Amino acid sequence: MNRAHRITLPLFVAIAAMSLGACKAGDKPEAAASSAPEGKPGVTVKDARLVLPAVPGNPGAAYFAVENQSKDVIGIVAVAVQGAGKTELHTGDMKVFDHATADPRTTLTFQPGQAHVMVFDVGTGLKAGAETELTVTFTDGDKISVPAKIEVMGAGAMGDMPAMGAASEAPKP
Ligand SMILES: [Cu+2]
Repeated sequence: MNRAHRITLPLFVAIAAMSLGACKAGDKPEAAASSAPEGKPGVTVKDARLVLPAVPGNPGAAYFAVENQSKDVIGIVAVAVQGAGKTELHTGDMKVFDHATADPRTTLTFQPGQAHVMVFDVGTGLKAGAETELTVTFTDGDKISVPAKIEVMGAGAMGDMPAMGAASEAPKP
């Protein structure tokens, strides 16, 4: 819910502005969506998280999923993490790539051991248990920003357990 709230915040402002002029109208989600300053019709970014490096100074990693419910192939060219420096798109074996695509009606997933975002210069303001913002930039220049949970490596890094805050260390297999 929190996530949706953040995304629709600019919409809310737009609706509020429209309602001022039109008094009674401004209750149409479709109209609001098309006038959103950010976002992309039919495309949702979800499950965003930043995994902090186990050793401070090392790069961290960010993961997320892009659900493409549109009729178009979408391309991702960059992913930024608020509070961190440069990022790179990496394959599962740490090779840099500059462009990922999602076919219509598919979900493109960045996850541990596979495609991921390598995050350099992780700022000290990024703390496990808090949230930052992840912004995905698409080939056409559109951007989607979503909240990203901040985790520490080892706690939920390999799964999507709904951990409460900083979980205690998982036993190693
Ligand atoms: Cu990497």
